[in-house]
Amino acid sequence: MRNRILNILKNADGYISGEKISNTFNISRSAVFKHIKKLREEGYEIASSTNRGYKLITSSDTVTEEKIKAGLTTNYTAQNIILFDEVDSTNNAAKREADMPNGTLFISEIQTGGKGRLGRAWSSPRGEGIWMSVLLKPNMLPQDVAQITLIAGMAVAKGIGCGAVIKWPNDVIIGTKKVCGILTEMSAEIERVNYVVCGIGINVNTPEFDSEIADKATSLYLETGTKHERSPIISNIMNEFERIYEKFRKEGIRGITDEYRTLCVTVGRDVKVIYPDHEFSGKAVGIDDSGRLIVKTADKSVAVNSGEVSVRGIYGYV
Ligand code: BT5
Repeated sequence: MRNRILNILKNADGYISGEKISNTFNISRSAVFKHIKKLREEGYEIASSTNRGYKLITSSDTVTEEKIKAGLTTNYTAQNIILFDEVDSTNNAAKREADMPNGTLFISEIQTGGKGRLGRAWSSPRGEGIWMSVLLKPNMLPQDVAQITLIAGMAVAKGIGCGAVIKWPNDVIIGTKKVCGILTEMSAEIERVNYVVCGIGINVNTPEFDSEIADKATSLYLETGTKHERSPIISNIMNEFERIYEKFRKEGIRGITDEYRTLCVTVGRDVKVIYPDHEFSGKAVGIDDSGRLIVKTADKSVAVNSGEVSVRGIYGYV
């Protein structure tokens, strides 16, 4: 009901009377007032005037469980949602609460210790992006867990649209800049995965970036010139994630590689593969059945695991 009242306010040309809202939805005036109060608590600025009724001043983009669930078509992904105002890292939060059900989604408005791979920092300012982690309990071998990163990348590229594509393995880019990074972590024994945490960071309404990352980072706002509401984007991504993940569970990596290849721009490019202690150049020619990048050098073909490498285009970041 709250969303329907919000919509009527969004579409109203100026003030709309409490009586009109109560008649439209067949609820009492005091019920209307309670919903308005709740919307204000969520951050929407709503003016009220005794004679004229209510008017939405600004449309807030607070992420709420209700708004996310309104767009979900999943069976288990994000069916349980833990929302934080502030947290160190949603990946850490998910690890602390790893006994929560499969598919639990952890989201925060701001991360004070957002992290990338290999201990790198992930900039996660308040309200400007989607900082979230999905907890999964897959029945798979530890060496296959990297494939979940590929699935998450596909889900984000599809879910945000805006021409987003994947730079293997874990960056979602628009044009030549990174709009999303993915960090997959796990707790496992040699033959068994206890749980996987798939962390997804998306720059949504970021107006500008710190100078260290400004040349390679972008946001949906910077790309499209308009602000985006985050909750429906989260729902879209979760829907895509479950669709692709289920296909992967039934058919294995072969079930999703065709779709992955259509979204991945790394294949076909000259790349530099950077390990912590050495690097080499070659041409990325494909993704193998384990999700590894196949790079051809003058004399050999190397299958590159996502774990500890960076891949940069020889003619730029992509
Ligand atoms: C990643 O690492 O791209 C993985 C980022 C995962 C972030 C999510 S947010 C929710 C969850 N909770 C967490 O704590 N993490 C996950 P990597 O490939 O190592 O890239 C990190 C590098 O990207 C940094 O060293 C910067 O150069 C750059 N960077 C940092 N913040 C960025 C941002 N907001 N947008 C684009 N690039 C950024």
